[in-house]
Amino acid sequence: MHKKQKTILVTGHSGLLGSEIIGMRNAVGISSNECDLLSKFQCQYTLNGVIKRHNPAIDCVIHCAAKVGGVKANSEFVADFFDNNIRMNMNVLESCKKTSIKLVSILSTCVYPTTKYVSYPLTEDQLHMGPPHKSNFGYAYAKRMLDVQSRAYRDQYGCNFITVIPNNLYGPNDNYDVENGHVIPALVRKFYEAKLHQKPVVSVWGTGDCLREFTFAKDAAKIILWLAENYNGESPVNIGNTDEISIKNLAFMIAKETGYEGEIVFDSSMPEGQLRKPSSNEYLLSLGWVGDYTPIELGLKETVQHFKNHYPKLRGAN
Ligand code: GFB
Repeated sequence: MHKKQKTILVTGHSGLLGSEIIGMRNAVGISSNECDLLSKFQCQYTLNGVIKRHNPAIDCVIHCAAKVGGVKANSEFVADFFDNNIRMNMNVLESCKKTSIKLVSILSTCVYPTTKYVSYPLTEDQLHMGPPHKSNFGYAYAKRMLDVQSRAYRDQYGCNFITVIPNNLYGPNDNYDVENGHVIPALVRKFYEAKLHQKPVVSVWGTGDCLREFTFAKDAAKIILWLAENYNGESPVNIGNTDEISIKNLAFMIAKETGYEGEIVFDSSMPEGQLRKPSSNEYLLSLGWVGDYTPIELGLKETVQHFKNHYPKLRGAN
C-alpha cells in the first residue's frame, strides 16, 4: 500500500471491529443490502465494481465481515459457522484476486489447535498443528482456510493478501445478545438489567476458571490499519493484548462497573470452551509496532458507559 492515503474498503463495517476501522480512516463500507457477500454473483459484479470504480481509488480491502458468536452459538450452529464463513471468504478473496488489490483478513486465536497439540503462548507457526477445540470446530476450520487461501493466492497469483489474528475482542459496538454473543457484552447486559430490575442473582456460564485475553476493538483496529500499511508478509500476525484474566475476575469487574451488588453464581452446566488460549505478540513487536493496549479496566469503563447511554438501543439488545 502507498504511503499517500487512498481509500480502504471495509467489509463488515457495522460490526465491532469494522466500525472502529471506519471511524479511524478515510474508509468506505459495503452493506449487505448493497452486496450479499455470500453470493458469488453479487461479489463478482457489485464488490468488484466498487473496488474498481470507487473515487478516490481503493487500494486495500479489510475483510471484517464474518459470522461470529460466543461459545454457545459456535457449538450449536457449527455447520452455519463453517458454511457462512467459508463461502463469504471464498467470494471476497476471489474478488480481491480479480481486482489485484491488497487484502487484510481477520482470523481469531480460538482457531488455533486445542491444548495438547501446541505449546503456549500460541505463535503463528502453530496454527495448523492439530485440530481446534470442538466448541468452535466449524468456525475454526473456515477461518484457518483464510490463511490457506491467502497463501495459495500469494504463491500462484502474486496476491498481496495478509492475515491477522486478534484474540477475544470487545468494545462499545458489540453484539449484546446474551445467548449468542460473547462474554463481555453478555455480562454487561446481564448485570445492568439485573440492577435495573433489582434481580438478586446473576448467573455466569461455566466454572469461572477459564482464562481469556481481551483486546479493546479500538486497539485491534489501530494495529490492523498499521499492518495494512506496513506489512506484506505471508505469515499471519497475532495482534492481541497478551494479559490473561479469569472469567471469574472479569465477572466481578463488570459487576462493579455496572453497579450490580447482588449474588453471582457460576453455572458449570453451561458451555465454557477452551480453558485458555494465551497468544504471543512477539512477531508483531518484531515488525516495529510500538503502541500500547488499553487496560481492561478502562476498556470496560468505556464499554459500560456506552451501554448505559444507549440502552436499550444496542445491537442484539432490543
Ligand atoms: O466470549 P465467549 O463466548 O468466547 O466465552 P470463547 C468466553 C468464556 O466466558 C467462556 C464464559 O468460558 C464462557 O463459558 N462465559 C461466562 C460466558 N458467562 C458467559 C455468558 O453469559 N456468555 C458467554 N458467551 N460466555 C469464542 C469462540 O469462544 O471466542 C468463537 O467460540 C470466537 O469462535 C471467540 O472466536 C473469540 O473465547 O469461549
